[in-house]
Order: sequence, then structure tokens, then C-alpha cells
Amino acid sequence: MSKKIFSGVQPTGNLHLGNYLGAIKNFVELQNKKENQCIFCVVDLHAITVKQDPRELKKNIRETAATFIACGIDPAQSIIFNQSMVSAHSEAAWILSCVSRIGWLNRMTQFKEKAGKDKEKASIGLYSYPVLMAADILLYDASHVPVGDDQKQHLELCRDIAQKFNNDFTAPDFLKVPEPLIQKQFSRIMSLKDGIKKMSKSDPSDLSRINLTDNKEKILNKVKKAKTDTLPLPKEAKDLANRPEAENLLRIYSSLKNQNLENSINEFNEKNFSTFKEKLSEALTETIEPISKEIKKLLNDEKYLDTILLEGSVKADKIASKKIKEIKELVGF
Ligand code: AQP
Repeated sequence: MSKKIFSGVQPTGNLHLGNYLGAIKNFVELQNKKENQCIFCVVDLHAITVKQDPRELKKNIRETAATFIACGIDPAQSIIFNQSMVSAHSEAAWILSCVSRIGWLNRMTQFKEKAGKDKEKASIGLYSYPVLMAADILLYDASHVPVGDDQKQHLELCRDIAQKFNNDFTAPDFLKVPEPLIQKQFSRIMSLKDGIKKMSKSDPSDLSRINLTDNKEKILNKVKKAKTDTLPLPKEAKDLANRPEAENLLRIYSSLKNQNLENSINEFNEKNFSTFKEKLSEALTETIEPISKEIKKLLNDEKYLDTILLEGSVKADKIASKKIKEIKELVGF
């Protein structure tokens, strides 16, 4: 059955292995099933929910588009565009924010994590971020949304918003209620420095993540310095309990090798970490080095990247402007 796929990545710099294994790798697999229609968005409106340097943002928008292409998203097959070029996203976000309930948003854990202790000083945009995300998805009647595990709660909210809109305006099935597509085994890649913290763009330590722009030397160094524990690798999956770093590294290896965790456990059955880290570095270099070289090559051609984004936004706008027109009619404008 064909799927309508929509997903986004924020152009906030330092795209990393977690973004790749948790999301972008899945985008490419979905695109490669010819019957699927895929839209991949550089969500720059989401990026400004925290302060951005305008020059850096411009650079990061191109870098995110370059990363999509370098990872295998083909602009001839999928729509690649940046959110701010299609005004329907902002319009739909406002209308949907009038449907969404404060109580629903108050439950969002990502806001609590990102706003930290000083919630009063966080932007309103950061608070209503999931409503904009719902607008992104619902404008394209997406049936499936491939995301990392951290976005699961936002997707559930998106489903609630769609259902409430359909009820409030007596328009059954008008907004398509989307399904999440979450890679079960590899949905949350953790920091190389702390196995209970998500690998993240904003971690001040570059050693905590493998960036998709890292070269071989950097990869080797980061794997060498990755936190482990004093035990050898496990014999069985149950021995990974309370060993978050070992589990994370084994999961990363499994995902890169397209094998399940049990196979990797058998492969390194009670070996020491130095043997495993050598193999992990090899697997990482094999996957990341070609991506990183391609990103660098693409970044030398800004005109090409701008054209891809412009052409993508024209295609996206065609779909989104039709939907926002229907939304406005239902609302009574
Ligand atoms: N560590 C991760 N493991 C698995 N999937 C992940 N994703 C992000 N981190 C991991 C998935 O990547 C997609 C794009 O993410 P994003 O750009 O919306 O947000 P982010 O990477 O979480 O980056 P932030 O919010 O800019 O930075 P931090 O986290 O540093 O504050 C999503 O599908 C996400 O699930």
C-alpha cells in the first residue's frame, strides 16, 4: 500500500548519527519504495523557537538540505523544501493552536526538558512547537511520519488535534490522522559520553556525538573516547541491564550493520571493548565518511542547493495552499 510520508529536521547545525539512524536513514528507505510519496522538510520555523544567529541559520538550512541529499534523498523523487517558504505552515499553525488545549501542551515533556528551570523565559514558540509540527503534517494529508522516539508524544498530540478539528467543524476524516513510524530498536541513539542522555545537536561536547560531517580521524577519536564500563561485552541481551553505554554502542553497531541486537551480541560474545570499538569505528567510517564527503561537495554549490529548496517549495506550496484554503473555509473565513 502506498504511503504519504512527511517528516522534518531542524536546521540547528551539528546533524548527527542519532538524526541519521533515528530518522534520515528511514526516510531514504521509505523513499526507495517507489509507491510512496515523500516530503522532507527543513523545519526552519521550528529552529527559531530558540535563538538563532541569522547567518548561521541560513548556512544550516543549506547544510540540512545537503545532508538530506548526501544521505540518499533524491530531489527528483521526493520533495525537499524549507518550511518558511510555504506560508500555509504558519497560517495552519495559528488555526490549529486555537483548537489545541493548553492542558494538552502542558503535558509535553520536550518543552519541559528544553525550557529547563526557567520556563518563564522560554519563547511562546517553544511551547507551541508541537502545534506547528501538527500543521506541517496535516497540511499534506500525511499517512505516516517517520521520527525518532523523542517525537512520539508530539505525534500523539498531532493525532488529537486532527481529531478535535474534524469534530469541532463536523468534517469527519477531513484532517488525516497520521501514524508514527518509529524504528523500534534504534529509535533513540544516546550520547557517547553518557548512555542515559540522548545524542543531541546542542550538547556542548562534540565528543558526545558523531556528526554527519565528521571525517575518519574524528570518528576514530570519538569512538576511542566513548564511555564504556569495566566489564567485557555481554553474552546475552539480559546482561545489558544497567549497562547503558554498552547497550548504546551495540545498538549503533547493529543499526549500521542492519542486523538485530542479538546478532551483534553473538558476534562480540564476551570480547573486550577494544576489539569491538575497532569494528564499530570501521562500520561508522564506512557509513559516515561518504556522507560527510558528499555534504562538503554539495555545500560548495550553494546555487544548486537553493534551487532544490526553491523547486521543492513550489511543489509543497501547491499541496499546502489547497489544504489551507479548505481549512479556512471550514473555519468560516
Ligand atoms: N538521539 C537521537 N536518536 C534517534 N533519533 C533522533 N532524532 C534526534 N535525535 C535523535 C530524530 O531526528 C529527527 C530530527 O530531529 P530534530 O532536528 O527535530 O531535533 P533534534 O535532533 O532533537 O535536535 P534539536 O532539538 O535541535 O537539538 P537538541 O536535541 O540538541 O536540543 C527527529 O525525527 C528526531 O526524532
